[in-house]
Amino acid sequence: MDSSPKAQTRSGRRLLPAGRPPFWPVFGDGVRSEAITARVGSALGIAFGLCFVTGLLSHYQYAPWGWLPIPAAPAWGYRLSQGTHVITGLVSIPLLITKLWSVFPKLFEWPPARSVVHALERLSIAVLVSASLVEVGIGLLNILTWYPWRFSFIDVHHWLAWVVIGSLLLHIAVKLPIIRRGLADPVAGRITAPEAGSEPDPETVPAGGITRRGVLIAGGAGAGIVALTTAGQALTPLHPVALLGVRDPQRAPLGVPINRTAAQAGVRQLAVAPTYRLRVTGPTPFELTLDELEALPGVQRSLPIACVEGWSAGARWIGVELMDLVTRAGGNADSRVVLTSLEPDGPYRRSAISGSQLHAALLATHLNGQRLTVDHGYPLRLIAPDRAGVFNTKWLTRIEVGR
Ligand SMILES: Nc1nc2c(c(=O)[nH]1)N[C@H]1C(S)=C(S)[C@@H](COP(=O)(O)O)O[C@H]1N2
Ligand SMILES: [Mo]
Repeated sequence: MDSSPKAQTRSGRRLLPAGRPPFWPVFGDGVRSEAITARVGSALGIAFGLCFVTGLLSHYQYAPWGWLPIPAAPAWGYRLSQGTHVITGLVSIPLLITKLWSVFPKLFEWPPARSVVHALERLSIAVLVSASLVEVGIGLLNILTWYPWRFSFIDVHHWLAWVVIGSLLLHIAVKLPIIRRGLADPVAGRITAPEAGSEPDPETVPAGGITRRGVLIAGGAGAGIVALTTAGQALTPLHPVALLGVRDPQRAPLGVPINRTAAQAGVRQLAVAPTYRLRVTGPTPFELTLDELEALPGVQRSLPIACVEGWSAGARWIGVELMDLVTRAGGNADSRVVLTSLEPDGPYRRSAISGSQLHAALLATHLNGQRLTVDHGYPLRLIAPDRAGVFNTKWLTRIEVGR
């Protein structure tokens, strides 16, 4: 029998297992319960699921299969899916903290492993927890465009997502009976209130502490506040409370935020140089000066710009249909077209477009009724529907019409 005075409550409810070292921490039952863990865990599971699916949709824009080009409709598709991705990712942070808090004492289970299966199960949870923390952590830093690491964010974020979802499915399968039981348990009731046949542990549960319902309300409120204060960077009605939005469309020049300025991209001089030419290569290559470009028949289109970081803004664009130039260069609707920026380097100086996006794409010269600013891609930029912001290449100078 453990000689520690904490070993057991007066009611004898909390017998500690034999062999437990005296320094091993002891947790009261407190307000932690399967009812809370199952509820918070379910909400977290839904957030992770939505975040995973929308994340895959976004990843597809980076690496589409040749036979299945990115669709061009609905035009707001990427705006919705990436907005959802970022909101559910951020919402999962308070949910994850509440969930980990609710199971924290299990970390100190004694004995640490009862069997090989139990050890493997705990290992899979360790993988799930650590992968989840890194995944939401680097996602958050990416929104803040702060990269204090050397690895490729896109690759790590993508592959870790599979690790998280894989170990999450395993976790749900293993815990299903407990999840069911927990969801069926009522939440209400202060755990410190005496229950039939037992008394509370006065040492570990301070009187007047938070109730189980209080924990759920706090966790839910945290998630709700994060959702509301993030959504405003994409949903205009919520704009006044977009406290967590990193970019503010309403305070941006021409109403569209700028991720990378012309100065950051090193194109300030090149973009305004009188020697500017748009070179179009293909079976019948040609060149256009800016005057010639502007003399071409223009069209106007309303298309949102939606950044992978979650902000988005509706905008009106005036420009030339990309297909007009592709046809003139000897290409057709099935061509694969690569557009290159004046930017000397950087991962987003080139992008490829094909299929229905190519059909719908505009080479824009004007944004919201005015000439593009240099930061928005003057003299010429790409804009296409349902397309990730990163691939709406700015400062275009070269268009390659391939087969
Ligand atoms: N050449 C080039 N084009 C670019 C970028 C870039 O870094 N270089 N950034 C992209 C990103 S990440 C986004 S979200 C959009 C933003 O366009 P905006 O600055 O006009 O809002 O431009 C895209 N076009
Ligand atoms: Mo972006």
